[in-house]
Amino acid sequence: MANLGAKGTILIVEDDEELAQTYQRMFQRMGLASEWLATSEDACARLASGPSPALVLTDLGLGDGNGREVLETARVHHPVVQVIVATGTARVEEVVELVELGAYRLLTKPIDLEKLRETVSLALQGAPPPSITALRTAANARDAVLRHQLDAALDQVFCLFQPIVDVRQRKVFAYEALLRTRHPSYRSPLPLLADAARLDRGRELSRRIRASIAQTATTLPAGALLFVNLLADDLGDPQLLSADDPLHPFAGRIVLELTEQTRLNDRVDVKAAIGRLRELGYRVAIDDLGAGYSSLALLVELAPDFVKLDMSLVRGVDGDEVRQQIVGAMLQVCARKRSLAVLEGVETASESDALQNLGARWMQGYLFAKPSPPFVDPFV
Ligand code: G
Ligand code: MN
Repeated sequence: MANLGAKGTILIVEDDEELAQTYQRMFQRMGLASEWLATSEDACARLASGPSPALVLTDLGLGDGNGREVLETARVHHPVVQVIVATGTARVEEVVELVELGAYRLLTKPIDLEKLRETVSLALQGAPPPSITALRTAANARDAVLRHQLDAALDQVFCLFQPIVDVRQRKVFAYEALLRTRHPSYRSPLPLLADAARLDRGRELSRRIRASIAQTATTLPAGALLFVNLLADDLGDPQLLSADDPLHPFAGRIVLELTEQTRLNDRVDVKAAIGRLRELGYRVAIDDLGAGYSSLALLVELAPDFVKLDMSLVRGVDGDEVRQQIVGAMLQVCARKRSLAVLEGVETASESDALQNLGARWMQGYLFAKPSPPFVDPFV
């Protein structure tokens, strides 16, 4: 038989000390080193930062948590390390989930040591998992982890709202809804958007966002508009283009923000889709103009109701002649196209003054308010 001991340490995760010792004695007789951890918290920390073990043997019902977390953590940090799960009783759904997450084999308690020894040798020799469904690759298992995480994150999607102000009248003109999730794995919305796109659930995410915004829109202060960012393939979503969308009852007060990405990722006819949205009562804005992913072509083709000039043009505009010239020229184009221009990311009074001198009237940025729960008015 191959020298299994050369492969490293077996990680035992088991809250029953007596059973853990039984395992350790068995591994010793097999010539294998082992390491015992009694809680899923310790095991996850060890897996996240320690060297790759040869194999993981984990209990499913651990005192402080679930062996599934151990499996998930192993999959993320050591995709090729096999994990054997010892279960007391497991529901069918749990078993399916564990296999989907890439468990090598599930063994039921009380553990038959002979069967465990055989399973461990096979796993260490690189034999394929005994169950057919478990023949999925480590990559699939990682996607399964991601799917679970994304499911949870989608359930916890919400929006913060940042005011867009009219600096001349010193009042709130509109709010932009900005995506957030309460899920701890996604502190920023960008990885959430990326994962949703990768797992082909971008449309579902968008629909959840719109449903969440619609709930809040009922309390939108009188006279204020609501700016909503569209994601990559939203223009291809028939629900958005129909009166069935949860946003539709508020269409007359909603401005949909588009970037060049919204267009590039789509095989839909953008002009036709925008035409349809306008028929439904929505207005449209071009977002992040000047940022590199929003092009002047959109401005020319769509004659948007609003143009949002990217914060890269705003940052330091007070001390930068080139930025002043670009912003000044853009404001003129917008005025001629009858698009209202919003300056994004205004952080200092000096930036705001410089922009006002150039003729800017609508602004958004930390100077006025950060994205906050609905609906903060910085002027009261
Ligand atoms: O791409 P879009 O313009 O929709 O993104 C707006 C983003 O900019 C939000 O994530 C928001 O939190 C952020 N933001 C809003 N105001 C400011 C600001 O004044 N400064 C900076 N650095 N970021 C801002
Ligand atoms: Mn935006």
